[in-house]
Amino acid sequence: MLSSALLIGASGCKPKNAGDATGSDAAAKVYVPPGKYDEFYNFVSGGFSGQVSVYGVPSGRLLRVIPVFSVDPEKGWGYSEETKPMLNTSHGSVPWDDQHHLALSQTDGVIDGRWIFANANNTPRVARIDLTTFRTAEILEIPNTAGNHSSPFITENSEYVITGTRFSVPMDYEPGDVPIESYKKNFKGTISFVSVAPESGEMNVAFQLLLPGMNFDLSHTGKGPSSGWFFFSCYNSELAHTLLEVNASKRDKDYILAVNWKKAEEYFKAGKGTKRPAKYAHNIYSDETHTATSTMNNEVTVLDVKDFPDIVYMIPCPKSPHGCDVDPTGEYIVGSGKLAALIPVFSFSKIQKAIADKTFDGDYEGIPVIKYEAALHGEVAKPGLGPLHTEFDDKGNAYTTFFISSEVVKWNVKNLNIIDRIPTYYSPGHLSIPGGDTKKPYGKYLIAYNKITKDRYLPTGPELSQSAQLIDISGEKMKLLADYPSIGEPHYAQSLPAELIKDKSVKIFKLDENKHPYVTKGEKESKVVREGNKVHVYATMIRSHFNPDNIEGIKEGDEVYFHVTNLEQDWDVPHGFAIKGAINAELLVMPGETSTFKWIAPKPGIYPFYCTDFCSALHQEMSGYIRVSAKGSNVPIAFSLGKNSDPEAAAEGTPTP
Ligand code: K7E
Ligand code: CUA
Repeated sequence: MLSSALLIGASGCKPKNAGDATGSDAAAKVYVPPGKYDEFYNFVSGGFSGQVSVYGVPSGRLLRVIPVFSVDPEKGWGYSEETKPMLNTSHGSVPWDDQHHLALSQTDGVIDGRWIFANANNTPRVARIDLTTFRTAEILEIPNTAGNHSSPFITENSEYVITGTRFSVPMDYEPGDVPIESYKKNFKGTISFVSVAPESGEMNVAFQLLLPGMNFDLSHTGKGPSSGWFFFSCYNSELAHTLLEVNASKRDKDYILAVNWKKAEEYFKAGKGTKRPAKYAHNIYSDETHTATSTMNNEVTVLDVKDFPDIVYMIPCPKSPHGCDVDPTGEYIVGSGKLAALIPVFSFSKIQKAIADKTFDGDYEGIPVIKYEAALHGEVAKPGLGPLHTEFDDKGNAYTTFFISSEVVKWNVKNLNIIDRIPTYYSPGHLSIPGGDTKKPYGKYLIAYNKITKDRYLPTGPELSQSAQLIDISGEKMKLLADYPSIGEPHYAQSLPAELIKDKSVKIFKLDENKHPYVTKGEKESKVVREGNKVHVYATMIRSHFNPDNIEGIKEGDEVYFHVTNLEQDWDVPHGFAIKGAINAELLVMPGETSTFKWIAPKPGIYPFYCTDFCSALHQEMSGYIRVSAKGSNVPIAFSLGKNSDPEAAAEGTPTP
């Protein structure tokens, strides 16, 4: 039980120095004066919040929370009829997930600013967020997977987003009702290659590799000399199915799996894979119709690595590796064993030589195991306790987080000497350097994502916010600049220079290009149409009224669809829509966009509705009334704006027939 004692000991192992000796120099480095922009966009995973947040760096200012896998009542995500299909899965609508890793799209190994990909760890999915709209454009479910943790990691030209299963499970096309004790026989691991269309970015599961039932943890693409390869950390090579904290920590070494994905792709393209039945949802949001569609796929191509012996190789890696990171040159692969007292660094050229010379140490479940020494470039000795993740700067240095000893350690990738260490507060998971896992790191800042913040912020009850710590890495010594709280549980983050995308941001959706089937392009076109017990309200919003704002003739039990179009063509003028008592969230409708609010008309009465976003001086006036009558009533459908505005006439009201 030594291992778990070590792991829980995390917060007990506090760095000595209080970490507040930052000084005015640090303040100046993070100060972004009012009206000025940050240097980097920093995209941060939300963990159990299921969303992605966007911060400015170096200020640490929160710029936006992007709804991805979890419903978001603030933005109507998952509540409007148009966005509901985005959360569809083979299990039905899933309103939440656990979002760990992010991958910015790349061209030639460099961040290109088109999309950012996000994984869902619980119900296996990958999302693509469009960086012109900062919205989730697509969500693809991954079949034959459980716990999509080793995901999404991207190839150098965004050919594939790669995902690996955390839990090995029986394949979807085989019987699942098997004894858990039959793990070794029936449980399998998979790695999936999700293709990304070059122009549209549309994702598809191209093929999957079928592997022994290990747990895949993290991965990274090869680059430069290691182009065409992918590296995964694996734990539980013991193939345990119970008390993993003990049973999956027995062996001295687990593995890094080296995958020749170009070879695998060749086999796939030559039609060598087996088509297997599967069921997985593919959800796409259209900026033209402002509507998502969900399609259920029913087949996936699987390549069993047993039949293709030259695709995968195992490299022994000490003690339950977590991070698996490739340096900017593509020659060095760093494995971080959670329980290891050293950091092994592998050399790609040595791995290639070992494969050519067959310097193997037997096999693991049929996969050749390369001799540890034959693959090893060297070990970083006594680096700290509990290494988790490593990223790189532009000067040949690596930075590793240590969960147990609460620090970031800087070391030289070539000579493996430790250069500097800095305490973090406390127990960092990932760290992130802008471009730090690509060919081109912007080696100026490092952000550590800390799991525990005891005593760092004002107490807020039993749960404390997790924390980001900004560290200056421009000099030889690291320097702590700032702490700021984060949303959910950030695992990983990626950043890009603001210059790359800031001028491409969409400001409005063009109204004349709106292809929503229920769009209302001008106030004159507003109408209310009854079709049996369904009522469609074609409504518009513009500062500061709805058209119509008086609606009558709705009957209890009617299915009412409010299709509201925001007629504004001006940046930053959304309008909201909410109805008293509605069991729905508000809608927040962007300029030029149409959204639909579904409402089952409740008991007879008057129901006010209003705009929720303070859009003008007369925002409070932006409101209306809906009259609901009894089921058998003969009140006709009526709708208006500004009718009977004369108070005296209005007092009489429209007579009820
Ligand atoms: Cu938290 Cu990448 Cu899911 Cu490490 S992972 S910390
Ligand atoms: Cu529209 Cu407030």
